[in-house]
Amino acid sequence: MKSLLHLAAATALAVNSVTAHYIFQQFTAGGTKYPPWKYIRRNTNPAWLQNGPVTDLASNDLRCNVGGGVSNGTETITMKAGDEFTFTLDTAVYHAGPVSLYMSRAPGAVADYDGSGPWFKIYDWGPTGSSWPLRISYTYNIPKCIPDGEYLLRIQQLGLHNPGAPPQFYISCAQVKVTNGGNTTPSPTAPIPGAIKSTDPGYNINIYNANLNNYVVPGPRVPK
Ligand SMILES: [Cu+2]
Repeated sequence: MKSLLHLAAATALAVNSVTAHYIFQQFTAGGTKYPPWKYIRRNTNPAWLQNGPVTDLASNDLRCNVGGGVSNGTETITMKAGDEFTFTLDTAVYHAGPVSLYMSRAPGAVADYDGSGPWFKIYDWGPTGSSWPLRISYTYNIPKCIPDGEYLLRIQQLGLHNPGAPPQFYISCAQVKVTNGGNTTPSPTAPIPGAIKSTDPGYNINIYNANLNNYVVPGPRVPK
C-alpha cells in the first residue's frame, strides 16, 4: 500500500513537471490587456498540455501551435500599422532561448487562414551577453510599411535549455487587421514549417559551451 502511494505521488510529480511550461495567452493593444484567447488562437491540447511545447520541425503545428490552423472562435483585432502590442504569458519564460515575432498575410479574412503562406520576421530578442530575454511579456510594434490587410501575428520562444534533446517551440498567433499601412512587401520570407532547419547553428547550439556573442536567432532575417 505504501509503495502504491509512493507510486501515485511520483506520477503526480511527473505530470506536474510536464505541465510546468508556459504559453502566450493574452494580447494587449491600445493600452487594453484583453482576456486570454480573445485575439489569440487557443491550441487544442488537453488542459494539462495547454502550455506545452511543439518540437516537430516538420509539423504544421509549428505555425500557430497544435490545432492553431483554424480560428476556432478567435476574434480579429484592428490595429494601425506602427501600433504597439504586447503578448503576455501565463508564466514568465524560464527556458533559455530567443524570442521572435513573425507575420503572414492572409489572402482574405485571417479567421479563415491556416498560415500556409509566406512568413516574414519582424523582430528577434536574442541573448545579451550570456543572459536570455526571459520575461512575462514581450512588446513591439506592427511595422509601419506593410500593406493593409489581415495577418497572423506569431510569437515564438525557442527553448534551448536541453542540449541533446529537441529544442522546444512555445508558439501563439494573434489575428490582426492592419490599417493605415504602406506598400512595402516584406522580404525575405519563409514557409512554416521550413523557416528553421535542424542544421541551423542557432537551433542545434549547445548554449552552455558556446560564445553567445555570435549567436544568430534562427529563421529568416528581419527585413531592413
Ligand atoms: Cu517547459
